Amino acid sequence: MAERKQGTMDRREVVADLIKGRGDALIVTGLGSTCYDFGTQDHPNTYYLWGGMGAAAMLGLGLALAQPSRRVVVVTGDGEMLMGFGAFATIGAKAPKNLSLVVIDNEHYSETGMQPTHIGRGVSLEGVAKACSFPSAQTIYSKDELAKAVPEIFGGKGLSFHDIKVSTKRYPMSIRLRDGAHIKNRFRENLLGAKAFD
Ligand SMILES: Cc1ncc(C[n+]2csc(CCOP(=O)(O)OP(=O)(O)O)c2C)c(N)n1
Ligand SMILES: [Mg+2]
Repeated sequence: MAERKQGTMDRREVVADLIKGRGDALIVTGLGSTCYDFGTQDHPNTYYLWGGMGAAAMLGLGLALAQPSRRVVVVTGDGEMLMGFGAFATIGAKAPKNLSLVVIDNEHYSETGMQPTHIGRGVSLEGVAKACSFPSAQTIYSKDELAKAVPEIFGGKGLSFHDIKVSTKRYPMSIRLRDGAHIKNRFRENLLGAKAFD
């Protein structure tokens, strides 16, 4: 097995770089920490999944298929992706060119008390993505690698997967938007205009 490196990047700094590069991409966040990370700079093109563990990537797939002219970027946690493993296979099989899947990988379930996930025991999400036919799959450990990845994530022309290794630093679990119906309606109206309510 290849030597394993620890994640050292700060998740909020990583997400700040993702937010800088977001352009007009539609972003789906996973539950828990990624939801709070993106909540630091709220945007109507962000769909916060809140508590639906395992669903972020599939929501992103549906959005990417429904909106083929828009870049859709899912940003979620390693625990969330481990719960929704089948999503890798379905996305790999459908291979939408406008979808990017990004994991903020602290190798732990942060929100519930920082229990270690399977990732620290030799499970590679990059390996899973490659085995599921993702044409591009990469693990990122440094700011330099991240700077190169951001244009592919938001401006790439194909399906991609990026596993971004971060430290286990925890941040306050807060976000101003808590009402799921409001989050959904705001996102749809921003995307579809008046048609959102037809
Ligand atoms: C079905 C389900 N099981 C358990 C939970 C409780 N839960 C909320 S957040 C979380 C951990 C998420 O871990 P990860 O996706 O790695 O996110 P991060 O470490 O970035 O917080 C868990 C287990 C839940 N919300 N839904
Ligand atoms: Mg995690």
